[in-house]
Amino acid sequence: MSAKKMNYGQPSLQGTITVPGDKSVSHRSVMFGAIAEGKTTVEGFLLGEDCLSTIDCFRKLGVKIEVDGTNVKIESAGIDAWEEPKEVLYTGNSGTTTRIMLGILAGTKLHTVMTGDASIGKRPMRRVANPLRMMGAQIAGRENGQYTPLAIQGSTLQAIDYTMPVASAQVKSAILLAALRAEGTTIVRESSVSRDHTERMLRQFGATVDVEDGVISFAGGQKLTGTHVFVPGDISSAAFFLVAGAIAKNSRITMKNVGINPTRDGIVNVLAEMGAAMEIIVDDELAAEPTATITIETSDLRAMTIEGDLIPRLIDEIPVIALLATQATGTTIIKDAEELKVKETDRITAVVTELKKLGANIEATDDGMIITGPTALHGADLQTYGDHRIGMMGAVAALIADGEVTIDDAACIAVSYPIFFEHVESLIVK
Ligand code: SPQ
Repeated sequence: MSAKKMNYGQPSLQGTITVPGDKSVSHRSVMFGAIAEGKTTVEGFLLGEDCLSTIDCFRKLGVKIEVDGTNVKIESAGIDAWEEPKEVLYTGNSGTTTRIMLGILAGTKLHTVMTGDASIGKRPMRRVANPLRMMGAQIAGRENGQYTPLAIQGSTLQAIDYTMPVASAQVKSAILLAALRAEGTTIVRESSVSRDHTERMLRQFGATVDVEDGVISFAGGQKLTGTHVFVPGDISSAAFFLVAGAIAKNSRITMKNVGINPTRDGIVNVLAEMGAAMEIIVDDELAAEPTATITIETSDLRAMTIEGDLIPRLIDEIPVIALLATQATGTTIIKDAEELKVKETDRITAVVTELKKLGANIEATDDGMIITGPTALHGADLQTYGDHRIGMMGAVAALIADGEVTIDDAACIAVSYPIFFEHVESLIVK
């Protein structure tokens, strides 16, 4: 753990940054490159600890992966050429790696064991193991497959027709990648649409997948062929500077290359509805994922209610949206967000506890939080709970707080945004 003390003196923020690669797309680029036959090249890969854990797992399966800055080269002869690993696959802090790998490994011919850090050891895995077991997967783990370590004995899989009980791209992706190896056509039904990077990438690697009104149909046995993947900037990382630009005084921040996939851009809707002064210039669509340059300025903000289908489109941004709401006039209600309880930490409890320490008027509810603003924030000693997004929320709060803010663990931010503090420093007007 590395504590960080921040006494920024309520600066203005000015300048342009290019946010690092999208974590969800970076993970999937390596997974797909390893499954596909041939060579895959990735541009703009996120060198965050979570994505490096994914690379490490596939190297242990015998897949050749070279990393050169943010360019990654993957060479594979397909799943059947993978080797049975002699070591445990270590997924670190990454729920995405653990859950999607479970789906991928279920349909191999290999015996594998996966585990992660203390936070991963508390995150529910039966939400993935259960539908995979319906397909014929053999998965064992603590509490009947609920918690890591997980042991997977690869087996023959059959297609399923599955209605998702929660909106989760990790569960959906695990099922779809297991379905690739299954006999028959798998159907996944979503009531609220979760991020669709897997569906887009299946098409990019040459497969056919049909999506209509939240129903995904995917025939097993299709071949994936290596290709070039361009990773957009991560809107979940940009979110911290979108909020910082809107709430810090006399500020104007431009972010280039921000991924604006419509299943991920809920924060943009929230900022617009709250009245943020923002300009979005969409880039010519070059790749499977759309991108834009977004400029945001100090704004007069009003409260709103965030709920329903909007929630999966901004689930990872809720900690920093809660901070944003402390600066908006009126009462912001966030509901239908009980999924926050099973992230790297319980993000409802963590956000409410830490923002209260800074002076915010915020209360937890069963499925979200209620925040009344605007409130002036003051210095405090904050806990991150080892959660990168809570750490970055604390650092953005430090930019507007009167006094010193300390976070107990700045190192955890490297999971998704290793150059976060470089970007903060580059924007502060001295
Ligand atoms: O990978 P991990 O640890 O689960 O990461 C988080 C995050 O905040 O970075 C969640 F804690 O993002 C998830 C996201 O919440 C990444 C993800 C994906 O790439 O498919 C999907 C979402 O999770 P879920 O449970 O809704 O599928």
